[in-house]
Amino acid sequence: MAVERTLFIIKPDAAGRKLVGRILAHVEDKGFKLIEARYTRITREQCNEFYAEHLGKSFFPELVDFMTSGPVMLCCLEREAAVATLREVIGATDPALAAEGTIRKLYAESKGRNSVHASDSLASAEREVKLFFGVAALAH
Ligand code: 3AN
Repeated sequence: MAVERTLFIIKPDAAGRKLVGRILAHVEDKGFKLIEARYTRITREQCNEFYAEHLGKSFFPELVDFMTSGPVMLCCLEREAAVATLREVIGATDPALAAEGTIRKLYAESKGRNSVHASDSLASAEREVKLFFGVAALAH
């Protein structure tokens, strides 16, 4: 298995409930190594670019309002098969459908306020890590 890097975000709902430390410990316990991280607010412009594939969907305005409503923890994480493994660790988009023990099952409030993001493919991971941390964060 190849060592990969992926983008992980602890979203405003989880940050607002002081779950940052617990969620970071959860991913570290699953074997992920923190390469870079930044606790910050993202702009509407960054959010539009980040979620470009969802532009025009009914939930898009709500998604941008939510993601810019408070601080987020942006993380570049590394592990073998990081992209697929982190998707398993976070669970399904809708917490009602997320498997037991996943981050969304444990902490998410709803499909919109679902606590965390993880890149859904290697191509997305490269685009998303580059967007928030620059191309240098992709170099092993
Ligand atoms: P995931 O984050 O599991 O990859 P996507 O890419 O389908 O899910 O959706 C991106 C984000 O958009 C989700 N994390 C969630 O916050 C929001 N979202 C997706 N579908 C809905 C929906 N039906 N209603 C509200 N928000 C949604």
